[in-house]
Amino acid sequence: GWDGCLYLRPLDILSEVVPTTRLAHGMRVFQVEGVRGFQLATSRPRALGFPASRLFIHCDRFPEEFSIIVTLRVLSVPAKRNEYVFTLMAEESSSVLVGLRYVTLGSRPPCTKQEKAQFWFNASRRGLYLCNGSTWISMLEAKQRLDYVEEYQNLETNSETMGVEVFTIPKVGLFAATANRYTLPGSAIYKWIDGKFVPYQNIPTYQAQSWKYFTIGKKIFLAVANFEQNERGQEFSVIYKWSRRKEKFITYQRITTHSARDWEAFVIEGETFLAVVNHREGNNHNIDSVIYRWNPRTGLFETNQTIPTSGAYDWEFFTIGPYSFLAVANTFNGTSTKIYSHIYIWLSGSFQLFQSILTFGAADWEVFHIGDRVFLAVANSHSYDSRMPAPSNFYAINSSIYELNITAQMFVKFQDLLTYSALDWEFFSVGDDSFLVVANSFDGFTFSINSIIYRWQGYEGFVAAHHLPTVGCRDWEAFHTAEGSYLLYSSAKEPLSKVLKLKTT
Ligand SMILES: [Ca+2]
Ligand SMILES: [Ca+2]
Ligand SMILES: [Ca+2]
Repeated sequence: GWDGCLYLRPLDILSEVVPTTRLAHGMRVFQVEGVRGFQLATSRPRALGFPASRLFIHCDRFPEEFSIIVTLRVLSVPAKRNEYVFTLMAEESSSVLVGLRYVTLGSRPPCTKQEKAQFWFNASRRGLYLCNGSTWISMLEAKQRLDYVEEYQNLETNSETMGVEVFTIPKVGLFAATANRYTLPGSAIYKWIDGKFVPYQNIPTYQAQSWKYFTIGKKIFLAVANFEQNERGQEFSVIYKWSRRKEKFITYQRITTHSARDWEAFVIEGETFLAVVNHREGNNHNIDSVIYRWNPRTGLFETNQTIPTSGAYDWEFFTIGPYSFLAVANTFNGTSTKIYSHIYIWLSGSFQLFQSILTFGAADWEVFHIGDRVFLAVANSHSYDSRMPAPSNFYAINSSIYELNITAQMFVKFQDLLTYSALDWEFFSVGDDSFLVVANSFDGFTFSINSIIYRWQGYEGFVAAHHLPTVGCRDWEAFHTAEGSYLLYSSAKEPLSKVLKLKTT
């Protein structure tokens, strides 16, 4: 009958397996702190089944939308990976049509065609996931709140580390690339295995400053910014390509650079671009930085546009609606760090100046969105001007957050935050909350200072929430796995980076 399908009522599935007279084999009444429940033995799981036709009396169609409410007491004994709380099986067959799987801890179970339409309850994140045949789709995830930050992994690095880049290679895994100081053993790539970063590949680099991961179609690339010349006096940065066969990154293209600090990769109108910041050539800081365009015919990056920069440190690409922007952080023009950093807008085939903002040894731009608001944060590293009397402290200065004013079509100052030779901002969110973490590197006396997580508090702006002891903090990266959210920070002063875990409630 079809009419009965319009009036589906809640069903007590458990009562179907509990006869009124006596309990079935493998089942007993259990009482904990005044709450009574059934304990089911796993030795004879099928014994507690019943025909689904007993549920679908007035309607023989399986509903398109349904919910299953399970009240489960978690025992300390970990459940087996292939254990289900509840399954709907095809008749006279062992194939699972709908399954509710219970996982206590550990990594996310596989999701292939075999697990399709099965649920997975992740107890540690209080999340329910549905397998669509290839990936787990979040069904209901409890909104998380950042409670505190915990030291999670001490990552001993090859040498002092400048930038770090965390990225995921589809079907391979999560990786982190560190830009290390010394040429040998080089800069390292780590793979996330069993909840830890473990060494995966070393690549010789020349005072590497940063890594950038990007893809073009199915091709996977990783570009390094080399700050120094090689042994033969040649100066270049390198784009590496992921070899699926070797499962390693291999050299793909060398590009002549001048004390390169940073790469940025982006796509405009279907074309891939790669921009390098050239910091200085010899003692001259006023040189061109270069934007390269991917030529699909040759499979190489070719110069597309040069932009004059002054001791440039960072490129940041972002889009607002249909418009593409590229911001450069200028550090030093040879006499002063109090100089303009520029934001460019893509108009008719090239980047043109959009807005200039006075910065103080700017080392990083970070763009982020909160709701429909767009912000741009600058990390100011030091305030120095050879023509002016020295300030009491070159490093304890404000870094600023700007907000896009749609009407004025420009970024306007939103908030100043006192920082200590700030080198990086990283934006991240936990549940509905937004955060910014700053890399404070030096206060004029010591490199051992606190870096700070600021929490977005609306009208109050960003408010300091967590103080994290760091040493020569250079770069922050936020990343997420099925087990939770993490921050990775690199130290430019000691061969030790750290993974911190965001503990949530
Ligand atoms: Ca950048
Ligand atoms: Ca940043
Ligand atoms: Ca960063």
